[in-house]
Amino acid sequence: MRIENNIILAMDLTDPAEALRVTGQVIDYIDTVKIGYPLVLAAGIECIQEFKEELQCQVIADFKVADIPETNEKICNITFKHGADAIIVHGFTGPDSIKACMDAANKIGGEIFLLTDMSHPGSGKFIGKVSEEIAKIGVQLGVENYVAPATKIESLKSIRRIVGDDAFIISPGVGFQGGEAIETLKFADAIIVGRTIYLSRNPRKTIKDLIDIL
Ligand code: BMP
Repeated sequence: MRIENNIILAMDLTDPAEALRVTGQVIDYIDTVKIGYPLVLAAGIECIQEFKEELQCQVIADFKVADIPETNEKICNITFKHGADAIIVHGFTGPDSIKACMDAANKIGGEIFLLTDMSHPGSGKFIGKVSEEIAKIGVQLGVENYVAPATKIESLKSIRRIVGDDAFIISPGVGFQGGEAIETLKFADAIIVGRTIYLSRNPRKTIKDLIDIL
């Protein structure tokens, strides 16, 4: 996936009109928006198509899919049918669950991002302990895209080492969660930024300033 200016907007506002309006203010600078449960549960899954049509952007559906293979397949099919370009999938559920998502994506020409480790402090308790194994399973399965945290540069670095330079890594946690954009982009291909942009008084200026420093 090619991502303009290496920035993905995480649009987690829950008022659908506001979400569209704020994204519209920055869409000149980016071409990829991550939409997850907050907006989809508030607005309905149709919001994926609405974003794509109104803003001409790519949409990554952040559904952190984490079920048995058969259910994962259904979740992916519905998500791609509603226009998502890619879907984020958990890895701790194991290879068969990941593979079901890959197969669903391949059938429709979509992509999956495999979540290896997470950015919040509590992630050290469970997922952080198995993140390298998750990345290794991804490599074995032929997964090309990964999610790894900007708040844990050592983890991001080791995941990059495992998945290799040809893999595509996107990284959340820049800004509000403490991650640093320039440092993160030494190891990741794109950063995911949410509140720093959409809660800013001037989202357009904030994203332009961010692009200028990168
Ligand atoms: P913010 O920049 O406002 O912290 O948003 C980060 C976004 O990335 C949120 O949508 C969050 O759900 C997501 N995310 C994350 O912060 N850490 C992870 O490990 C995985 C995520 O998907």
